[in-house]
Amino acid sequence: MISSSRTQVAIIGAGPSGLLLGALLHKAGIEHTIIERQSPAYVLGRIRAGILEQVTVDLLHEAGVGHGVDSGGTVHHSIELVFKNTRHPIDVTGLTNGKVVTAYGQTEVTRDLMQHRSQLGLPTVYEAADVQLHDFDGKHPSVTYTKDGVRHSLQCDFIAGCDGFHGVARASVPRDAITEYEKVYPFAWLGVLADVPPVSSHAIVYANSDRGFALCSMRSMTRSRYYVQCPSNDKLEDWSDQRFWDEIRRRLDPEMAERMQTGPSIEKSMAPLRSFVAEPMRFGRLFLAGDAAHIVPPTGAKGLNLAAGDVKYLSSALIEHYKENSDAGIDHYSQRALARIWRAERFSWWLTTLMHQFPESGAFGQRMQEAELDYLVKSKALSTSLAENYVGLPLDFG
Ligand code: FAS
Ligand code: PHB
Repeated sequence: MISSSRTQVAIIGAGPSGLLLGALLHKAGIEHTIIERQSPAYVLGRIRAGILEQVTVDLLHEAGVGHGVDSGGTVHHSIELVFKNTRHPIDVTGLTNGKVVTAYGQTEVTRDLMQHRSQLGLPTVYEAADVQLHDFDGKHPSVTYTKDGVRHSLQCDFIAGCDGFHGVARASVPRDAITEYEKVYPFAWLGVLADVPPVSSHAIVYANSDRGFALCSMRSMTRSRYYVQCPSNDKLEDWSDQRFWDEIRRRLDPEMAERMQTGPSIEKSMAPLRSFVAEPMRFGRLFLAGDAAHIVPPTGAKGLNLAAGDVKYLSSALIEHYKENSDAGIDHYSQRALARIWRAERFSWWLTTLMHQFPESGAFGQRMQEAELDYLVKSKALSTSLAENYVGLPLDFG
């Protein structure tokens, strides 16, 4: 027994990409349904990104959920680079004619979008099992899934694969129709969330040391988010809170290390680092967006912001299809999104390579990183390049 229904756009995944796409399509009067394999609590429990580009903040406002970031976000005008035990500010706003980034966690973004969706009563299927995509290379695609023991078939015009790196959408594309580019880094990030005031509430701190990379971020004035580079094969149980606090302070400049407030971790997770891009991002009536199509090492704070850019391009293309009876945007989506994605991949790879310890590079490699950082903080040209990529290149960068 299969229960059949129909919509215009089937969205796979209720992470930031799927939820933001749903909000923008709803605003344009386009029917859609989101199908998510986890529960709302599970989706909210994943601690991830923390820095939003202005493009992303603007999109949240366009989607009708800008109130959260306006009241809970912290605007940053600079970042700080630590190397050779010294901290150097980079005046991001001054170098980009006034642009800023906003510290506001992905968890909060996701919660704002979920609450907005729930208030509107928009169709969202959580804990959907065995999701499968059908006939997206033809004119009548559909998605099947099992919910509470009942098999469902959702007929649609288009499918948006917003189901992340391990999702079913990209995996449903025939192997000879897709090209994947990947680089796996020889280390991971160990992240800790703690209810202690951030050591730096006005700027994200990126530290290069001969012990490895460290990052100091925040979620609010009372909640900090910190990371240290660790070997890929480390286990969470290898890292007590005390070991984490001792290690991150060894990687910062002495003044900041002294000033850092420590406390019990309320979340601790390990994330492998990879660069990944799948080309193209459109297969007939299936479109990939967000982590389903690309992954960046989180060093450049681009993952969530790239997903937002994809969603802006895709929502505009679908709105143009339905409201203006034009497929120009749909036909151009993949090329347009990939141009922005590869620029962010380059920036994330460059900053990761500059800031992390690569065992095979040895003492000479550490000196090369320190020399490039020393040049960067003194060069208006190179620090401008860092700043304009960090705030995010415009959607119409060309
Ligand atoms: P997501 O992975 O967030 O969401 C995909 C959704 O699809 C999930 O809810 C999943 O349950 C669902 N799904 C998967 N398979 C499905 C199926 N078969 N059927 C139905 N639903 C399915 N970015 C930063 O900018 N800064 C960071 O510090 C940072 N840290 C990260 C740490 C980790 C461990 C990870 C994995 C990513 C991190 N990122 C970071 C990147 C992250 O923020 C992503 O860019 C962001 O989550 C992208 O959002 P989505 O594209 O919606 O993918
Ligand atoms: C975070 O706050 O989680 C964060 C901030 C900046 C990054 C990566 C992660 O580059």
